Amino acid sequence: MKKPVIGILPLKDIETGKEWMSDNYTNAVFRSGGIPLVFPLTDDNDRLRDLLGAVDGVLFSGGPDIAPEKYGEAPDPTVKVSPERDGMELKLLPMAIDAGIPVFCICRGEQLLNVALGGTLWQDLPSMRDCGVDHNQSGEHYAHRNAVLPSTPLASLIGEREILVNSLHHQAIKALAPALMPMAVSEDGLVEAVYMPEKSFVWGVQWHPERSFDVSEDSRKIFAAFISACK
Ligand SMILES: [Mn+2]
Repeated sequence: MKKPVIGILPLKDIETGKEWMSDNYTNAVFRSGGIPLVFPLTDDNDRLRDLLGAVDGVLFSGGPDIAPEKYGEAPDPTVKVSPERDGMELKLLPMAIDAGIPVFCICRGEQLLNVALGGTLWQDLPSMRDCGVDHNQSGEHYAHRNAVLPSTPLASLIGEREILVNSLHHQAIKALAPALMPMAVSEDGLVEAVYMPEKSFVWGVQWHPERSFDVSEDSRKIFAAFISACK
């Protein structure tokens, strides 16, 4: 059987302007039985349709903050954005969902999913919300625990229990989009995983399973569920 092709949204260094990709994402897709295909940045509608037509699933990668104007707020001074990524991803994500293509959204991707469907974000967690845990711990460290909520696809996949997650985020979901349901919540009450109930696989996670792929069976199971949905 043909392996599913997974489009991956490119990373963009906001200092140098260079597009790039981390092999954490591509290796996680390879090792889960998919073929990774890194998309170029574009917001041209024809090109976006062509890119979607070439893949069986789309992985929205991590990255900088989403411009707060996209959810109707003036930006906090701490916010760093990539207008090119916002421009492409806020078009591509609804197109993929409408087309019924499985979508897996990591970190920035999870925030993008929430914004694209009408939700809002905490623009600067450390100054705006009293967090009991460190959500922006650098490196591969497990920063906090998330409770997997009952009767969710994540609970069906890995069990209704607490999971340790790495956590490297400056922003987070504030108002959850109406079309999304929470799947996991941090110790200090942030929604850190979401899904769209009426779709086969539209998932977002606030942590980085691609970074913990080697050391976390939970991460491997989540990637395997995504690739399986793309077949
Ligand atoms: Mn976190």
